[in-house]
Parts: sequence; C-alpha cells; structure tokens
Amino acid sequence: MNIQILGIPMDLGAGRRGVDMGPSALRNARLAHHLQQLGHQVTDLGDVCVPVPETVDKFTEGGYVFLEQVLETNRAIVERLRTLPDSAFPITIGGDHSMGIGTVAGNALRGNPSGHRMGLIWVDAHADFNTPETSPSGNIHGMPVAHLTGLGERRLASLAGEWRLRNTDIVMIGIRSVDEHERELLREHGVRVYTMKDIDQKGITRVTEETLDYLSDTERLHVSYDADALDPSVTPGTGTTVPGGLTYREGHLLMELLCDSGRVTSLDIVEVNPILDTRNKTAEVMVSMAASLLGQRIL
Ligand code: HAR
Ligand code: MN
Ligand code: MN
Ligand code: MN
Repeated sequence: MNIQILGIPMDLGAGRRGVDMGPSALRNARLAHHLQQLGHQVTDLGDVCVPVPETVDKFTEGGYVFLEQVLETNRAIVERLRTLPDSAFPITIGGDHSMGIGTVAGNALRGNPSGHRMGLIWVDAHADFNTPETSPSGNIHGMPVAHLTGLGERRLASLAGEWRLRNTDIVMIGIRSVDEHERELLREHGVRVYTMKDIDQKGITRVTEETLDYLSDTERLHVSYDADALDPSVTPGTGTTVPGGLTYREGHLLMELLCDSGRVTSLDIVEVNPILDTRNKTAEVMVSMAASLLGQRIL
C-alpha cells in the first residue's frame, strides 16, 4: 500500500490544550517505521498549517468555539487530501476530532471531484453528532459527524461542495457518552450506533461483521479512530476519557477484522494528548492499532 501520513496539529476544537502535540507523539512512537515493516511504502507529508490558539481571539460565534480557525484548518485538510492519488491510503494524525470533517470530505473527493459514496466507521466513546443547538460546550470536536451529513453551519457542512455523507452510511462503535439532545438527533437521523452495551452483548466480532454488511454498498470506507474509544486504562493520554471502553484486544480485533475485509481506504488517529499521557503509551497503542488495520498479524 502507498500510505501517506498527514499531521493535523490542532486543538482548537477541543476544550483543553495538548492534542495539537498528538502528531509529534505518534511520529515519536514510529508510526511510519511500523508500517514500513509491514511492507508498505510510507510517505510523511508533514503537517497542515493550523492557527496558534494564543494568537487568535477565542470567541464563540453561532454556538461554535474557534469556528473560523477550525474551518480554515479543515479547508486545508480537504485541499491536501483531494489531490492525493486514488490508490493512496491516507492516514491523518491529530489533533482533535473536529479534523474529521475535513478528512472525510477530502477522502470522499480524492479521485472524484463530485465525491465517492463513503462509508464512515466512527470508533469513539462519543457520537460527535452535536450541532451548536445541541452541544453543551460549543467545542467543534463534539460535532464533526453531524456536519458531514449537512447539519449545522453551511460553510462547515459544505467543505466538499454538494457532497454529503449519508446518514445510513455511518456506523459508530464504542459509544458510551451521548448528550441529551444529541441522542434525539441520532435517532431522528437514523444513525447506526453500537454502544458498549451492544459490544458487551454481541461481541466485537459480530459488531464488526454487521458493520461491514451494513456498509456493503459504499465505494470507500474511512475509519476514524478516537483514542478515547479505548478504555482509559489502555489509552490514558486523551482529553475526555470515559470509563468502560474497548479493551486492548477488542480495539485490535476490530482493526484486524476490518483489515481482513480489504475494504478500508483511509484512517484517522485522533485525540492523542501527550500532556495527559504516561511515557507516550497512548501514542504507542494507537500506532499498534494502525498497524493491525494495515496488516500486522500475530502469526
Ligand atoms: N459531547 C461532548 C461535547 O460535545 C464531548 C465530546 C467531545 N469529546 C471528544 N470527541 N473527544 O469524541 O462537548
Ligand atoms: Mn514500537
Ligand atoms: Mn471523537
Ligand atoms: Mn471521543
């Protein structure tokens, strides 16, 4: 595979500082090296340019914190991704999860100016389906999926022009923290959600099989992996931990089974915050998750 790594050193969408250092932490955990060891050709494209929070006024506009800066960063992500070759496998490393608007939009446009039909697998403790009306915080990292479907501010929702992510092309896995009005939106829009309860009951194997089956008509599959999907004992270095998450093996098995499907075409690794971590453990775990998705096997 021709893997292209792109860093998004952004924390503007999060409620606290530090995830802007996530790309450095993941590079320090030797992401590129581990993927090269699997036989892939790996190119690191460096980082997109992100405004420095201290140099801009933090104000809330229409219920969004740092709207203009997050918008500008996501536009840069789309521009960088859309011109990559169709055959490339982009890995975008963050960075707070507001970057998911740009990564999904950019990967949808890659090789098709009007946009591929894209399936989205959102691995997260949170649904990230807020709009400014439902968000308790105004933090855009709690809002990317809603905006990909066309909800919310028009400029954020149309980063890929007229292209929209279909509600029925979304699967969320690992969910255990949903805001009151966000829950209503998810129901209203018919998003498929596998909560931790579902994973406990069905097992991650069946959840993954159902996911692939449900998304069988999409042309591409994007995996957006939030470090907080895993249990805080596995990935403590992330800003909004929620107890009762995926185990280390559940996280890996999900990636291994997605790899076996041969259908995944791009990946995000997000919300790695080295300030909150111990000896870069969280970045190392997330690098190992990426390696499982890209073919690392025990035997
Ligand atoms: N739902 C909460 C909000 O909108 C918190 C979600 C943000 N945390 C994340 N995203 N790390 O997955 O503010
Ligand atoms: Mn290592
Ligand atoms: Mn998230
Ligand atoms: Mn999350």
